[in-house]
Amino acid sequence: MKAYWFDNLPGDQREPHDSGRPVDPAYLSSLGIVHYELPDDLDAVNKLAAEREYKNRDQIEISPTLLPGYEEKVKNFFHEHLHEDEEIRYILAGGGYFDVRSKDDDWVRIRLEKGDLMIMPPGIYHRFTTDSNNYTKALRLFKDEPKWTPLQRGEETDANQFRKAYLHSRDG
Ligand code: KMT
Ligand code: NI
Repeated sequence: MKAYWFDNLPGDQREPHDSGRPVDPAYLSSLGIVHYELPDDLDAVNKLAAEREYKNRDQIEISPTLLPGYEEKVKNFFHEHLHEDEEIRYILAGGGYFDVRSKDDDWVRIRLEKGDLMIMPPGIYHRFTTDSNNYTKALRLFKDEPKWTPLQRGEETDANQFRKAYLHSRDG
């Protein structure tokens, strides 16, 4: 895992867009982001899932050949949104980028690779993209039913109770 400020320059979303300014782990945790580097076998993942009561999971393989409608889906993953649940992702192979909004509403880019497990809190604005290798294999974990309805950012999500609760816990 590596986190840095997104450069906001034009160009393909799958390029690194690294401004050269790192973001430290303490700042990520102040945004409510939890990250673990877990070994190759799934034992550690299963243990964490049991502790945090993630009862369901599925696996997604994102690549031009394996995911029908790849280009369109990758564009959709990159639309800024929030969820009313945690978003929990464990990277099994390949890599990708999650961008999350900072306290000042800038983008922090988080590069994830094999073995990275990241938990984003409900209500955080974020987006995802594959990298220029166009390959991400990930485990998606869920507390209950697989439910990952993205709510696109707008006036309605700004007023969403999960958004408000998130800001309250982030900013006190
Ligand atoms: C999301 O919510 O954008 C995704 O689940 C992307 C695929 S998981 C690496
Ligand atoms: Ni999401």
